[in-house]
Amino acid sequence: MPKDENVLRAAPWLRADVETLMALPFAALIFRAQKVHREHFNPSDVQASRLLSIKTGGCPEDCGYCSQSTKFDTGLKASKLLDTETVLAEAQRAKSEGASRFCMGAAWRGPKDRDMNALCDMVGEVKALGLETCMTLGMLSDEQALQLSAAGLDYYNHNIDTSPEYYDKVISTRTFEDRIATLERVRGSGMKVCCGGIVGMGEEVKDRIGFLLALANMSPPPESVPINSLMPIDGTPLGHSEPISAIEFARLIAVARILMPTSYVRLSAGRENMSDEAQALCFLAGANSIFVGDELLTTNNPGRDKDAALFERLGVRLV
Ligand code: SAM
Ligand code: DTB
Ligand code: SF4
Repeated sequence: MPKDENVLRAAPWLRADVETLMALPFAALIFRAQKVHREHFNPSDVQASRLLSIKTGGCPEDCGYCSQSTKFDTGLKASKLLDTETVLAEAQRAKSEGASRFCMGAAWRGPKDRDMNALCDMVGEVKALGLETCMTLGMLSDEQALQLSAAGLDYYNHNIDTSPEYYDKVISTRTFEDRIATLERVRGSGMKVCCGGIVGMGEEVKDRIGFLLALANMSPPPESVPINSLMPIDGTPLGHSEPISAIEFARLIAVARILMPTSYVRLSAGRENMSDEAQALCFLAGANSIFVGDELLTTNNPGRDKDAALFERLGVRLV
């Protein structure tokens, strides 16, 4: 009997289960991920989200990968919160270019109470265009989570970023537990949870396993799981990390797909530095969501023409 037959088929997952999956022969792992993926999704459909930085730079946190922290000299110019009109115009453009979800990101430790009205207005207006809405604003209080939920926010993105064990090698200004507390507030408010992290930050395979295990054993797991490949930023502590190989990255996507069968697994930051073939492997492994458009928050993403050519070749339909 192949050794993967012994792996449990549902949460709570054990570390040994994830280790076994991660060590499977590549073909066995992809086959298994494909089987799970096809039970829950059309394997040719990929969900398209568009990001907008609604408040850029000047962030007091020290996330070692980030261009927007004031703790590192990255040359990024800080700006104030955009007005609702500007956000709405960008959302309209995103919709006309095929996005079904609009994600608004702010470089904050968390929103100030005085920002909440403007943020809730943005949610209402973007939703009225017929787009799903997502925000990522840092840590939330109970009240802020309830306010965003009442405004109609569909998803809140807040990443655990890496394993609990590797976390403090990357960030010192907020703990892993702080992140879990915000995620619990988001869940409690009735919004859907978008939670994932970054690979290629110098972590070991055991950390990637711990990262996926922490996500998969959330109860329920996040509806949306962004897996970012580090976009290296000059001036940050992680600006010169060793990139993860395409095969290792696809492995991670496949294991995420098996552990979280009904979640959207997003091939998130990093597509700009991936070949067409590497991205195709990720879709084969069960990734079924991406960011579209030529910019993420402060870094580049493949633009419309490049993506259209790739998806035509793969027969992928953006939904
Ligand atoms: N400031 C908020 C926060 O950190 O909670 C929201 C925005 S923050 C930019 C959202 C996520 O983007 C981070 O948690 C991280 O996972 C991802 N991210 C940031 N910089 C990145 C980079 N250089 N490469 C890959 N992912 C990155
Ligand atoms: C997530 O996990 N990835 C997105 C979104 N959530 C907010 C952000 C990616 C940012 C990449 C680096 C940048 O453009 O600054
Ligand atoms: Fe600030 Fe978010 Fe960047 Fe961390 S990831 S420095 S919290 S903008």
